[in-house]
Amino acid sequence: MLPLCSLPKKASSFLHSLSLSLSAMEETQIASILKSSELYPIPQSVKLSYGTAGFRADASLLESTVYRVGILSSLRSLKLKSSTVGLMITASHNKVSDNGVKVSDPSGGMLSQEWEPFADQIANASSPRELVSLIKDFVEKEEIVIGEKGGGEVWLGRDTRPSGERLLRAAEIGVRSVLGSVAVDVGVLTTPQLHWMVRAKNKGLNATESDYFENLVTSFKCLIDLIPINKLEISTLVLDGANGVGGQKMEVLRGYLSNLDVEIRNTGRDGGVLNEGVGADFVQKEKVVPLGFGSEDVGMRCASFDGDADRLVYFYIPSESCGDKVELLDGDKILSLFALFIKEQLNIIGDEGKQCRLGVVQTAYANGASTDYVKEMGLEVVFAKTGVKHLHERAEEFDVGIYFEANGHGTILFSESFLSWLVGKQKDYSEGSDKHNAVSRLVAVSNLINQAVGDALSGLLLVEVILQHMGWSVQKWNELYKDLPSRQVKVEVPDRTAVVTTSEETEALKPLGIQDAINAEIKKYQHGRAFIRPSGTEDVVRVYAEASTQEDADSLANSVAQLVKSFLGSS
Ligand code: 16G
Ligand code: MG
Repeated sequence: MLPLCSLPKKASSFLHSLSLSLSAMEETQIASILKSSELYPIPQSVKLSYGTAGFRADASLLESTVYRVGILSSLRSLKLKSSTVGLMITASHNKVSDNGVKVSDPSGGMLSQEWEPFADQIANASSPRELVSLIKDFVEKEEIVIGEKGGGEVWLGRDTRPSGERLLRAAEIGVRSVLGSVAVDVGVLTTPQLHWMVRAKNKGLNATESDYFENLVTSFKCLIDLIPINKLEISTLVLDGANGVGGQKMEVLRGYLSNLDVEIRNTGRDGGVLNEGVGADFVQKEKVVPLGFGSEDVGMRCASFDGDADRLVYFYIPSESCGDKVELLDGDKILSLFALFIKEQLNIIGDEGKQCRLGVVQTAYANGASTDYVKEMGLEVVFAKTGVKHLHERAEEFDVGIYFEANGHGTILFSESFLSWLVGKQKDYSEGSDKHNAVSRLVAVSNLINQAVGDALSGLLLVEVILQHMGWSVQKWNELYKDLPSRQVKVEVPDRTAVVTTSEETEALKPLGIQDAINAEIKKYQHGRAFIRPSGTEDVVRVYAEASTQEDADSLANSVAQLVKSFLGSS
């Protein structure tokens, strides 16, 4: 507790006037926040928004934000009966000088969207007084009781960015400024590791990083043992670790796995810079090889993680490749491979298996050819707004819901009821029978693939075991369908919020008239499809276009970008 006398005089008199009207927050609590927030003044002229996936900015601007998110995380924990909440310091695929912060709810999923406006408000509060007032109002509204029934618990993780440690200290102070709350530094982790650990902790399961690795190793091995005849020589996988945390964690994991031969490049230890010319975002957007890869790798099976290892894409360099072009197997191709494998197991189980509601969630960015492919497989396909939290929510509607963004974010969710049905069937079917093997595979998949959030490490292990199961090379996998050529461009405009879209982001409702103009352009192209949306992470409007040739996709994207400029003006 902080003695009042240690407060600056001004703050102390404010405290007295405020505390007279406070019921939910005690004087000592207010004093604690006032005092610690003096350490983290908000930088001038910065307006931050929680956005699609937390706050992100130049790391030098973020201490006050991270401190305040620390406070929010303690309150979130208190609101949910002191369950453990996660706070991750990362800016994912952004440049190394940026950083960011996001919160994992006790379920392991993203922070409840209902709390995002509060996150925005406190991040932008211009003074300690305003901060305290906002917190006081929120605590009262949410009926959060501080200090009576024990405090909150927040686990703090960070990626490998040099600014991470300093920001983590700010988060600790924020967490602890809510009286009775504890901050646990769980070290350098991938984002999905932290989400997994938080979920496990709140389920009363073993929740350390070693438990995470053990879980992956056991379920991977189980799936390998269930491969009927191993038709494929295990060939080397070459991994691009984006010079970030994912490659380093893969090095640890590799030590425990005997059925995976993986060479790891871009670990960040050889002088490479995080996300610079490397990583899943770079490879997916540019469709070129990351640094450290070249003609000597032609035909090899390669994969890329992003900076915090929640995105995964595969690629290979075709023999006829001119320059540095790659053949990309993106989130859509990974989703299709997973869907095929799961469907195969359900078919083996027979009529009962076919009753399982297996569904797929994509965004408007999904390549049209992938959507056709999964629909032809007989699966239900739904579309969600961009951003993991939106896809995750829709995937929970199924017994088995597979969701992926084309950029490589995704996972497979198993409903509790379907999972217990599977476990029951494991006992019913005789061991070694086809049906027993199929249900055992599905149970192992549910353990291997991160149920909290998309996870590049666990996704990679599942791709690898399915390829071994099918006896497929990366080239054979790529033949599942042929991507329609596509192009993405971004347009800088004075106000991106002038673009309002439908919930699935496939059509623009505002500015009025723009959708008709886009439709008129689309009509000019065979297999033409295009949409616009305001970015959730950058101050731009994004344009996506697809058509039967690359030339047409480029041309459609450019004409839609011109429309955006003429309706919104360019900045
Ligand atoms: C964030 C999202 C990602 C989304 C991307 C879109 C999470 C964890 N990450 O990186 O899912 O695809 O934003 O960015 O939700 P944009 O709005 O700038 O296009
Ligand atoms: Mg990421």
